[in-house]
Amino acid sequence: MTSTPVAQLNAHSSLNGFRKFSRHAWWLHSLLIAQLALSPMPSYPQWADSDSDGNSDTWTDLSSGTTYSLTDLDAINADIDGDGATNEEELTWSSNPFVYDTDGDGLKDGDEIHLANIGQSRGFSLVQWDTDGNFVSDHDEFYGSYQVTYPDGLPAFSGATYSDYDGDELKNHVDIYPEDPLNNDADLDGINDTEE
Ligand SMILES: [Ca+2]
Ligand SMILES: [Ca+2]
Ligand SMILES: [Ca+2]
Ligand SMILES: [Ca+2]
Repeated sequence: MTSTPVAQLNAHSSLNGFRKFSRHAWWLHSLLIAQLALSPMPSYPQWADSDSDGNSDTWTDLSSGTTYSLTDLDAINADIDGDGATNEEELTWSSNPFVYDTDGDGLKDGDEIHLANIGQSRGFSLVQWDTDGNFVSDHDEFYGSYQVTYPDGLPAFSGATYSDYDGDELKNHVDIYPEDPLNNDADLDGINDTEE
């Protein structure tokens, strides 16, 4: 009877391990590419570091081309868009000082900063509707609702509030049928809540 040398066994085992790792790495790589393809990143205007001191300090409105310093913005109003985040906070969190909900995920900038990130350490991005990339919006994650997913990104219809997917005036997290616009009977009393 012949026996396989231990070194040969170890080498064989290492090779198998490497092949398994390679297959795993390839799979992960493919998954990442698929995810990037399925979640087109919206492009948001950015704060810029005009004097190259390492800190962002100016906001450029891409539609008009106007550039504002923080002082310019504060001269208009400390919270221009009324979203509960001061211009300075919008700078800190890279959100748009002229837009109520920069990433359109249903959490207004002030709530995303104060309630979610500072209050609950959620680490949401103010410029990504789905920070962790699981196709559930940051709004729905904040409220513990995982019923509606957006594998192709948020739907692009005018006036959408992504916390109310089916547009029946019930937010996803209180809508038992979040994808059924004809059923908004959250308390199951047989009467649509908008008629009660
Ligand atoms: Ca604001
Ligand atoms: Ca804002
Ligand atoms: Ca938001
Ligand atoms: Ca998510």
